[in-house]
Amino acid sequence: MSTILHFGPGNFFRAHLAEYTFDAGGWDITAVSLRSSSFRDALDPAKGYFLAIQGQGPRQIDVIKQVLVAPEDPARVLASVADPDVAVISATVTEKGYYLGADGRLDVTAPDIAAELAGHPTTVIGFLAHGLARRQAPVTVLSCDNRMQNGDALGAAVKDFAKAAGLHITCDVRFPNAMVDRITPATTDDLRTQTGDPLAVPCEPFKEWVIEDNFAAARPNWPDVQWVKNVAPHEMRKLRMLNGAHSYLAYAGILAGHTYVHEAIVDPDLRAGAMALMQDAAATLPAEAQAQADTYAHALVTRFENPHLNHALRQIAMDGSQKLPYRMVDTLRACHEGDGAALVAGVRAWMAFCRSEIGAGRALQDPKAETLKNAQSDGDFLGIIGAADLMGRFTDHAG
Ligand code: CS2
Repeated sequence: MSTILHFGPGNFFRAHLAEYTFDAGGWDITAVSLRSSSFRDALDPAKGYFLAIQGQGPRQIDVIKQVLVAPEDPARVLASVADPDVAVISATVTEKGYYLGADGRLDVTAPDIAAELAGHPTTVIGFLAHGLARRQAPVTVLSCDNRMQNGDALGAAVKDFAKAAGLHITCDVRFPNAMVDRITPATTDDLRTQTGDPLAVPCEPFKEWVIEDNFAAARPNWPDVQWVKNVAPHEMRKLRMLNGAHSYLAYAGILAGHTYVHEAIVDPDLRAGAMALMQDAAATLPAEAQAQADTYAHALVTRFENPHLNHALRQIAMDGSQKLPYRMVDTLRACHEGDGAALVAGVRAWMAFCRSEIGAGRALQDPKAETLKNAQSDGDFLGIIGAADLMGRFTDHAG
């Protein structure tokens, strides 16, 4: 039995990498919780958890054999990163877990990173840098987050951390890029009651995983994974079309009084807005992805219409400052001069959502909440998502 060490055992990981690994056989997973012990306390490794795949019923996934709680035993986490029996280290720590600035370098002034540079590792970046510096055997570090070039981003963060901390990583370590996809709504109390499992996770039947074929050592025989030389066209298609439309539906949908994705997508104005945004996005894709864009857009609409998922718009609306750069800003920058009106509308929907939440006295769920609170003009908001250069597009497509 070989082992994957996984940082961030949240719902998405349980609905994606964990199920793929369960189906592959021959591998188990040691999970690392970076903050709380709640996952470890609730998991019985022999029983696992239920994955409630919509339309297929609950599946018992018992592939996580151990959970380490980093704050309780950081030394054990470091030892696991260095362990030659661990051939794959994976991570789902969300967009904000990489601590990269707009220049793609590690933000060593971010409080979490500054504190661990001065003290002990607490984030996935610090644990990887310290653990890899002790390691000799080759290893693959696989990002499973929704960021463009997620592997390169994780690699840059770890290498910058190592440099700042005076650590030397000498083992063969690869950081392949990957595109991950499966709609995974938050767990509801209803599902917990139905399954009797506090860790149950709901998800749609569809799933997709495209991984750069660049591993340093052994890997599971994950079924249906597409191994490619260059993931970028797949990442662009997914982030710009699926996630771009999702974020637009979230912000415009909440403002229009909707709660779930399946409600927003059947609102005629929002549906037209989402279709137009996907069309704008499709025009920016490399040729091979562009050829499938129409079929892909229609398949996405069908996934969004799924009335059984109850995918909350507020779940998607979180962390907009971290998500918009890959979902809308890069796309708008890639549009031909004069195009991109629907993307401009998407970014405006985010600004309007932020203003409305702040106006109503609700705290924004965003690591940049404080800065957003002080933003006044459209230009201020664009600056926060690294899009100040796009101001002209906003004047061209006046809202
Ligand atoms: C969503 C994604 O919460 C969000 O921001 O857009 O989690 C989305 O459901 C997944 O990327 C689908 O693969």
